[in-house]
Amino acid sequence: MNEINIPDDHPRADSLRLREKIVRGYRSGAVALAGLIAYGRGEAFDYLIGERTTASALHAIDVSAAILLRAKRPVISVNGNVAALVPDEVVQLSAAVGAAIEINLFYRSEKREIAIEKILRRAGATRILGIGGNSHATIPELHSERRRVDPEGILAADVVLVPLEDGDRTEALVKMGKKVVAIDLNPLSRTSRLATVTIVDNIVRAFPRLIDRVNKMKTLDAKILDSMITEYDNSKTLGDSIRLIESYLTQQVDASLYKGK
Ligand code: PTJ
Repeated sequence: MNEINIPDDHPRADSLRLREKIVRGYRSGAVALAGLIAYGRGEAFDYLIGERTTASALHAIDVSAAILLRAKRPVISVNGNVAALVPDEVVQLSAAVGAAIEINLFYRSEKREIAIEKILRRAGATRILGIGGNSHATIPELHSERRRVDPEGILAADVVLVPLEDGDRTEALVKMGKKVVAIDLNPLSRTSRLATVTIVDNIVRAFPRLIDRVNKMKTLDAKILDSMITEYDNSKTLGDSIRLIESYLTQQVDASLYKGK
């Protein structure tokens, strides 16, 4: 099936392997065609942050871990790209914080639901919400297919983790009084600006770190977790992310490669 061999010594081997994962996800029916475009946009922003987890993202990850640990009914929302890139991590995080896993798609089709369910089950998920007729509740004021949610999952959740998302649903969920934790490489996106906490990082780096922080912070006093949450200012963190892009780009211009040109 057109699998390509990526040599280990290729300077962009890791990046090419991730691309292959998304392409394979598309071929398996899990990833939407538009998911490939969304992934490309993410790659571009990843370049701008230096393809690393920045200090401001690390802070947002800690606050997200606190929110997830303090949640009563957390839900991880899974779309095609998330299933293709981090299925094992979705299952691990779900176990670590007792979160439900719900499939929620912009380009919803039964075929895609089945393909994503298969990937998640292979990764060890035993209970998956949002499949078939189960998504019969709706998010008010939302007109896309994303409005269809599981009454046992996103509808009843107090915290929703939305890795890689489009902004409308985040806005609607926040209006419903839910806390939204977003992971989005684009600090300028509507999702980033409207979420309670935005982790500006690639989901392939953010998920393992989030799982690690949740496991380490589990023993912290609830009061400490609560003060981390109340002291957090998402607009400040996003501003920091944008300034980090600015200083990273300045460093690149100052590097010898571009000097005098
Ligand atoms: O599977 P579906 O049907 O629910 O559709 C999913 C897509 C991704 C197609 C849909 O949600 C969509 O069109 O999303 P957008 O509006 O393109 O937004 C995707 C956002 O995720 C953009 O801001 C990208 O920069 C960002 N992004 C892309 N890849 C990654 C990412 N953020 C973190 N990690 C990534 N790997």
